[in-house]
Amino acid sequence: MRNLLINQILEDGYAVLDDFLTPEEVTELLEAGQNLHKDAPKEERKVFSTVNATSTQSKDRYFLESGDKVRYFFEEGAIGENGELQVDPSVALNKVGHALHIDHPTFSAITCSNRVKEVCWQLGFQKPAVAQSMYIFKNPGVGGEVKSHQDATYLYTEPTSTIGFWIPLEDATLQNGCLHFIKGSHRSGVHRRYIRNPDESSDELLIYDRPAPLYPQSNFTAVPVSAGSLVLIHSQAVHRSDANRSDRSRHAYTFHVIETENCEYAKDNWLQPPEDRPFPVLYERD
Ligand SMILES: O=C(O)CCC(=O)C(=O)O
Repeated sequence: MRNLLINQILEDGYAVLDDFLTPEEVTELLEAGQNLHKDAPKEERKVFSTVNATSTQSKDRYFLESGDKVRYFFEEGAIGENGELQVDPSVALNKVGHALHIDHPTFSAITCSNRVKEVCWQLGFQKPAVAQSMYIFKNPGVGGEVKSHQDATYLYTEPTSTIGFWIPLEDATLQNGCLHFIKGSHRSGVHRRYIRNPDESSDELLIYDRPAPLYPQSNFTAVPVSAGSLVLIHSQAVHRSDANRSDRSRHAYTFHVIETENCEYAKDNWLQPPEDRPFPVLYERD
């Protein structure tokens, strides 16, 4: 597996492992995800959008402080002008993040499983830690687009080390918003970063350090995958997903692993672990 995986990521910037989860595990995670909305706040619902990011999460402590908590973010199209739900609560969420791998037993068990550790080992991680996790809903009709980005924009390490583990819990298709990648884009450096604003007098808590690059849509390759596959994403691979305009949901569980041995997690990354709750380490190689 080692050479295949590493070669694929080095070649394309991503790799797909079919049947990473058993059908039973897929069902268990999907059911856990489908139940998450029951604990979502009924007031002051926060929206998550990658299209309209500056008007929402960048000013918001609820987002900023979500790194070590389980927090709920709604779809822009699911909330009315006065914060009221426009759709059924079961299809209103955009995502839940960013500490399901710590605080939710079902997601924690998969994230810290021997299978995940084995992949990290094969990828050459010395002391991998999980920086964040998210359940992404992409529900039919309201499920929004995820704009083209690199994960290193949000989780920057020096040297580059972040790997995204993205696991669809339902088949991800062209119709319901599968991932699209620019093959080879991981060789083009880090294009911009999303950081804590050093200007403490500003009401923008988080800022981008550069404008968004323009990526020609024709450069992207669609990567439809079956439920239970694992898509590994290099931190510099440019990827995106379309809005879900189909009548089928496309739930996915994703988490990001970073190297913590001889590798610096940037102190101005938007997500910072509290001092008493460091990122959980998966193993330490002798
Ligand atoms: O699930 C999606 O549609 C996009 C996920 C993604 O791009 C990410 O987690 O970096």
